[in-house]
Amino acid sequence: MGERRVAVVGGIVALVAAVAVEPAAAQSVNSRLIDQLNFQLLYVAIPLALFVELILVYAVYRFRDNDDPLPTADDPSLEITWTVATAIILLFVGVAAYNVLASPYISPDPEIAAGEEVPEDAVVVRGLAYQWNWEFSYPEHGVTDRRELVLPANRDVYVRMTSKDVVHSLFVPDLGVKQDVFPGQTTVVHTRVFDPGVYQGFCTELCGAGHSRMRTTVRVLPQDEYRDWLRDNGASNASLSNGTAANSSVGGSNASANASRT
Ligand SMILES: [Cu+2]
Repeated sequence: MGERRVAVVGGIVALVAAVAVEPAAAQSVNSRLIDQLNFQLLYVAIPLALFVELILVYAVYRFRDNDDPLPTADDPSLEITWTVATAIILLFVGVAAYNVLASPYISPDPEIAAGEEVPEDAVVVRGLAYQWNWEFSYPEHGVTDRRELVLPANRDVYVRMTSKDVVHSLFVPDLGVKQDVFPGQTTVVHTRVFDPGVYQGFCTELCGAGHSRMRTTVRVLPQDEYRDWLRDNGASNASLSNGTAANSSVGGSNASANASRT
C-alpha cells in the first residue's frame, strides 16, 4: 500500500511539473498576456481536475460491491463549502480574464481606430485588405503598397486597417494578434513585438474563392534595420529624422496614397 501511494503521488507531481514548465518565451506583449492567462487558468484547472477524478476513482473502488445503496445524508456545511469554493474559483477566472481583456494591447481604444493621436513613440501603419491580399503603407514616411507588414522590434505599433470589399481578418498566431477588418470601417491592432523575425499571418474570415491563399508575412526588424528599410523604400530623411511627429496626420486617405504609386 505504501509503495502504491508513493507511485500515485509521484505520478501527480510529475504531471504537474510537466505542465508547469514555463512556455516558450512569448514573441509580443499580446501573446505574453494570453499565455500568462492560459497558465493561470491551467494552475486552477489541473488541481481541480485531479481532485474530481481522484474522488471519482475512490468512490468507484470503495463502493464497488455495494448491493444496498443508501441515499446521501444532508450535509449543509459541505454544500456551503463547495458553493463558496466554486464562487471563489469563478471569481478568480473572471478577474484574471478581464484583466487581460482590458489591456490596451488586447482591446485597443476605439478612438485610436477613429483617428485619435497615438503615443509619440508609436509606429502607425495603415493596412488595406482586399480579395485576396493585403497592402500596408506608412503614411508618415510616404511608403505605400507593401505586400508584407514590416515592423520595428520593441516599439509600440498600431495597424489601422480597413477593407476594400468584404470582411477579412488579420491573424498572426505567433504574435497573439487577431482582428477583423471591415469595409467602410477602421479597426486597429496594437502590439509590441520583442524579437526580430518573420511571422506568418492569415486571413481568418471566409472571404471568397481565394480566402485560403490570403496570407501575409510580418517581418520584424531591429530599429536601425527598420529605418534602413524605410529609407530604401522611399522615406525622406526628414520623415526619418523627425521620427514619429507626423503620426497625427495618418487619419487621411489611404486610397489616394495608394493611387499615387505605380
Ligand atoms: Cu480575407
